[in-house]
Amino acid sequence: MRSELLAMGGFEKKTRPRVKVVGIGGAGCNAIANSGFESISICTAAEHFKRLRTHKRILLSDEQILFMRDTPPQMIASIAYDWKDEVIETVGEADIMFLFTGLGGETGSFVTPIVSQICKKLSKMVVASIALPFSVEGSQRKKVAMGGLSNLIWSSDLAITYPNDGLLKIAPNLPLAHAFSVMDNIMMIPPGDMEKVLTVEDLHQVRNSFSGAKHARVGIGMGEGDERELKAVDEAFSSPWFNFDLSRVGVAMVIVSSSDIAQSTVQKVIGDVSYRLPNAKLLYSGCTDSSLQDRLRITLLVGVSLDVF
Ligand SMILES: Nc1nc2c(ncn2[C@@H]2O[C@H](COP(=O)(O)OP(=O)(O)OP(=O)(O)O)[C@@H](O)[C@H]2O)c(=O)[nH]1
Ligand SMILES: [Mg+2]
Repeated sequence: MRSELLAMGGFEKKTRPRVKVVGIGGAGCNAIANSGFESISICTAAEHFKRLRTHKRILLSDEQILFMRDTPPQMIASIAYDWKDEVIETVGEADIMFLFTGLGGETGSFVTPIVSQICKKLSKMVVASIALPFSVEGSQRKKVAMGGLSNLIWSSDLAITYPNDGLLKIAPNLPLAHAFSVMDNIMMIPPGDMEKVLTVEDLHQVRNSFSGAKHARVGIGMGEGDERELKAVDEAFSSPWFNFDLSRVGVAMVIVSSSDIAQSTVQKVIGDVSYRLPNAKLLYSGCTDSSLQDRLRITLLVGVSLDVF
């Protein structure tokens, strides 16, 4: 079967979406520390803020965390609550709101779904970018993470998960702090690419296309020299987070970046990607990025519902 193809953005200058990033909890605040986006951090420990050059911040008390643990995100719309007003005022409006978090601890797991639900009213699309705990952190942490994830899938437009176990493949020999910063850089690629290639008009299409899965995984690939398109696609498909049956993928988005992007380059990439994802509707776009010099980068987002794991 041939994949359905859908071009996003186009090469003409149209209205690019305004993106904001929100970091929640320890992992989330680490991830946005050097993002370059307009950013907001939400934490329980004031020391997290010291490393952050973020514009705005919200410090939570233990009581507020407990309140959020006991409040399903489905209820937050009907609750009048000081903290909700603080989030609305501090976060403000944007076209795409990217929420960065690590699940398994209290802050990320309990606060992110509530913030996500509030952000839906402040933006056109809410994407959660989620680090999941290492397996060795144990079953209790996993259980808390899975509870948070299910609430977050409900309350966001798209939840992208990055299980930390993937770091054992990407950065096996690095000290943990370095490995985390490698992952932070990877997690920051989708918001950067989406800001560059999508238009505000595309957001409705992206939201609708991913509304069946509501959960996605990411693969990034770089290619250089002969057949750089195919090398980049190959590397993207070797993502440690594609540990499921790809024939079940029903939707994907691919963004191709290089210093001199041509239609033929994009066509070569989407030909290869659609061959490998025969049942997927494929959203695609290309953009120029002079910092890549002779290299070509592929950002591949595949929609996958949690029941395939
Ligand atoms: N990728 C990545 N994962 C992290 C980082 N820090 C923590 N984690 C992971 O995220 C999970 C949640 O940890 P934190 O973000 O520190 O927890 P928290 O949300 O601040 O929760 P509490 O401290 O319990 O209130 C952990 O189990 C780790 O697996 C980080 O900097 N990067
Ligand atoms: Mg913490």
